[in-house]
Amino acid sequence: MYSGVIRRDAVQKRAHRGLPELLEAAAAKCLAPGLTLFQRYLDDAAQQALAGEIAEAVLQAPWFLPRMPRSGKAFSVKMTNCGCLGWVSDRDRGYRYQATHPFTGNAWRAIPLAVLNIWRALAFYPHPPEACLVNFYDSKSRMGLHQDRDEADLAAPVVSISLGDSCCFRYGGLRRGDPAKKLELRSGDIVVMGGAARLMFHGVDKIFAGTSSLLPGGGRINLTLRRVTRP
Ligand SMILES: O=C(O)CCC(=O)C(=O)O
Ligand SMILES: [Mn+2]
Repeated sequence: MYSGVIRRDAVQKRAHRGLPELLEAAAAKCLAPGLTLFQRYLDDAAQQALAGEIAEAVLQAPWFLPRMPRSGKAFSVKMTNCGCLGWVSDRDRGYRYQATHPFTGNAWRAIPLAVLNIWRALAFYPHPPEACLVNFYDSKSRMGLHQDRDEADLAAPVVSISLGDSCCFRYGGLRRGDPAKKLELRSGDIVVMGGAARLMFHGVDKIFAGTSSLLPGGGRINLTLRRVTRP
């Protein structure tokens, strides 16, 4: 029976078992069908290690500012990627995945092992993720309501990891106009959007500046793990 209280070590030990055992062991909160929150899945040390890995990834593949298709308007969120594919967007070619950085032309850095282990523990999907989109939000950045639908394989969930300052995450239904709820995401939290929630509208309304000292200079990093192609 789901108790509402989760233990991360227990989740990892039981990752090879089924969903009922996982939910029993974990501080997983089912927010809606297919939408699960693992609060503080990453402890302080794991958050620091991951923030260090992202700093390394940015040395290889620097932050870029994606632009909206057609209008060319810049996002307020800076991005980079890890993995064999990365999500990019610009005015002329729009949203897409590609194997190389849009400005340097270099391959993205590999997805860190610790991140692949999170996918193995929480995704309940037998194939590895191909893209890890890394978003950086400063205190003024936002991400409008959208669906993640540029992936050919919608059977795989999107696994979303939060680091640094807290944010107000908004999630609704399968139509843009469906009623939406707000959720505060904090450093170390992980959200899994799969099944009935895989195409759920979601976005980030606000960053709560100064709520974390994890990232030098503040801000929030979000990593989303995605399976892009059909296996
Ligand atoms: O930052 C977040 O929590 C969500 C990010 C997101 O939805 C995306 O990158 O598609
Ligand atoms: Mn998204």
